[in-house]
Amino acid sequence: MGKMFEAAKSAYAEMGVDVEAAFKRLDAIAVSMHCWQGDDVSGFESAGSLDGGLAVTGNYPGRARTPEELRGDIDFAMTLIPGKKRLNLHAIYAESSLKNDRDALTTADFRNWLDWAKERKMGLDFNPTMFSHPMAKNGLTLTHPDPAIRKFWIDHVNACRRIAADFGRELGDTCVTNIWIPDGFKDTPYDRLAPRARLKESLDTIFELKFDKKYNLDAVESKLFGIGAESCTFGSHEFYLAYAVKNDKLLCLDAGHFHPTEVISDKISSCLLFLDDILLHVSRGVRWDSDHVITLSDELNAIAAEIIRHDFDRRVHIGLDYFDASINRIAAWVLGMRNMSKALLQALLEPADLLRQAEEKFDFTSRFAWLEEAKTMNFAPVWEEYCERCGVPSGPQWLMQVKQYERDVLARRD
Ligand code: RNT
Ligand code: ZN
Repeated sequence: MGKMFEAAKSAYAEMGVDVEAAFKRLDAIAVSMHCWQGDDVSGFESAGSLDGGLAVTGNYPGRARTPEELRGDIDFAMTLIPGKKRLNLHAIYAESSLKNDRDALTTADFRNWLDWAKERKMGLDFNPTMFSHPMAKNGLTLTHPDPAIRKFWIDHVNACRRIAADFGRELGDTCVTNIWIPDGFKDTPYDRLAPRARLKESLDTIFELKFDKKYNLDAVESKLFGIGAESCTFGSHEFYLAYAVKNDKLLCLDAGHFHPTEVISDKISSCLLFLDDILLHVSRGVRWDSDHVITLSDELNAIAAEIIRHDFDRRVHIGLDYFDASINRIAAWVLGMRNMSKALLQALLEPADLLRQAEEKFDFTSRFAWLEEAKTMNFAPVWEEYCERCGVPSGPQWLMQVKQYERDVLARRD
């Protein structure tokens, strides 16, 4: 242990903060890394192009094109990220030769992923893919007026939930399955009620199939608008908040899915008074739901603080959700994951007792002062120590390794 770390540790101790306890708690908080940053949400169906209002911009060379390349890139990225990690998969990453359509996917289609995760003792999360498919006709899935189309997507979601429960069972680690649909209207609809009634009915049908919560938890993800669904998105916040509360589901809060001045950090405490668990899609919208790589921003710190201050470590499932093809995709993963981890560590190093006492005494001057003092505490040596204990590069050396991998591996792909 370096002198710098020891000095920082004592400085934190003076503020009543136990750095070792913070490390221990951080070790147990998993962050689910989204596989889709690695290949621009392409997947392995090699069918159509990305739709559903999602857009990946940039054409940085070296995109993973095969399951082997993607797993290789993930393996490499994970050597540069401290802390406990999970992997978040999407149904389009099925890779078996069975060529099952999405409504007939089985665990066999994900056997390689499952074995890979098992070897690494890593938990998996899952997502039905309700876009980039001919059956998402008129951009509609679970809300489509045609019952045959709704049935296809109901079957798809349940195929995914069966696979997810197998993930959970085989890995001994609960899988969170997140349902997001792009359904909505570009222009002002006449009837906003009927599509929402169909969504409710589709979800009710889906959830007639039950799984042990030990193996699979279901989440529903709301959105304010999407490209091509600007005027009305059926799976809105009110819709899914109410649905989740009434039906004991997880609500997924995506940081990019609200009005630009609205923040998900302020929603966590309210949701968790009425729901057992929630899922986060930590993302960064720039002017719109642009899914930029997350930076160590005020909002990221606020999200982490809400989890830590109220001991929501196990009730908030943290997943990242962004896709940027304008920079090295592995760097994008590493930057986002390290930022999430930094935000959690900073939250764990807050002078919690001082802040709580100040607030209890209505001493808002001290509360303000401690919050500001905390920002310039000697964080870097503590972060570096944590990275070293996790066996990952502590400083910008990770970037040199990414550049090396780019030369050795990515550059050979195009
Ligand atoms: C889309 C949602 C959704 C997707 C992923 C790929 O706006 O955020 O979570 O980003 O399923
Ligand atoms: Zn999302």
